[in-house]
Amino acid sequence: MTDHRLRITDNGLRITDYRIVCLAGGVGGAKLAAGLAHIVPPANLTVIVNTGDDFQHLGLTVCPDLDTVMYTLAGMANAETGWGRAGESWRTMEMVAQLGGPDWFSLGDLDLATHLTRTQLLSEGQTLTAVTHHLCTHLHIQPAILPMSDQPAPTMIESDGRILPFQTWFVRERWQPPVSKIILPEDVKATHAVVRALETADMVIIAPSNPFVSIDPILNVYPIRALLEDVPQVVTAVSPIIGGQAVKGPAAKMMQEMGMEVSATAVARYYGDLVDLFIYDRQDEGAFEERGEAVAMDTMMVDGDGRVRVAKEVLHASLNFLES
Ligand code: FO1
Repeated sequence: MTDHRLRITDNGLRITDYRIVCLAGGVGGAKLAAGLAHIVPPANLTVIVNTGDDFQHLGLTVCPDLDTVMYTLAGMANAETGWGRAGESWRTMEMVAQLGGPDWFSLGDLDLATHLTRTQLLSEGQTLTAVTHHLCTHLHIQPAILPMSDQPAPTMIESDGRILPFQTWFVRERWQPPVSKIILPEDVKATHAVVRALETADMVIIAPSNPFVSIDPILNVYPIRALLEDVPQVVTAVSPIIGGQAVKGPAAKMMQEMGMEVSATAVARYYGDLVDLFIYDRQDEGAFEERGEAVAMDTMMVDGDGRVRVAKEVLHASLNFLES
């Protein structure tokens, strides 16, 4: 294997040909992926995205996490909601509501173009991987954005004896039903593109996404967890919990409902020895005894610069770990 080097020079990081794979779910994952895309040459960055949230709606195949990563890397994501498109209009959904159609899941007029195109290409027999590549090409996104699998892999939520489809729980019931268990599908296989990306990865970064409904669904796809254990020289995870809170979404509430302590250390324990280096926010300074496998930094990505800063510091910490 040729020697890949990520060299730190006095003017910061210079990436040569290190190959980096980022595992991402919704908003937090998309932000870090966007920061990495500013630093890492496109040919060296692959984002593997959760598809457990995908579902059929109004006859369309909707892939929320793929779309959030895609729109964020294309600079067209809706910053307020964290999903869908910026500058959106809602005329179609307003009419769907007037016609008594299902209006609990809001699909913007521009966003609908994505679902219509994706559904059409899938109906012609293209794989989700090929369709995602097609959409990224037309959105001028260069890094590879890969669905974790080309098979449906729906995440289900068990709550008070009910088994809820993910979007029913997350959107229709506003993630209020207490989560007793997350049910992940069996026998879902990773695509060749995902396996190849992980087999050649020098560094895998687990983004600050929800460990239970964004990252676990990816690790649940065969043989992703095993490849993470075997291949990369370093697996780095960024905590989605800061100061006992989730930056966005249900992660903290789920941890409470599943009887876990709501803290960055609890997330580190949850990932266990799959992760070599755990990045947590400086608000939780002191939570980890400095064992070298945990590094504190300002992990808040409030804007574009924040995303690049965090991405740079995560790469920097990962390189230090690698060279230590
Ligand atoms: N989340 C909501 O809370 N309400 C919505 O109406 C909604 C619509 C929607 C449309 C497209 C899309 O890609 C995402 C959308 N989301 C909505 C967010 C989505 O449920 C989440 O992004 C993921 O499934 C969890 O990360």
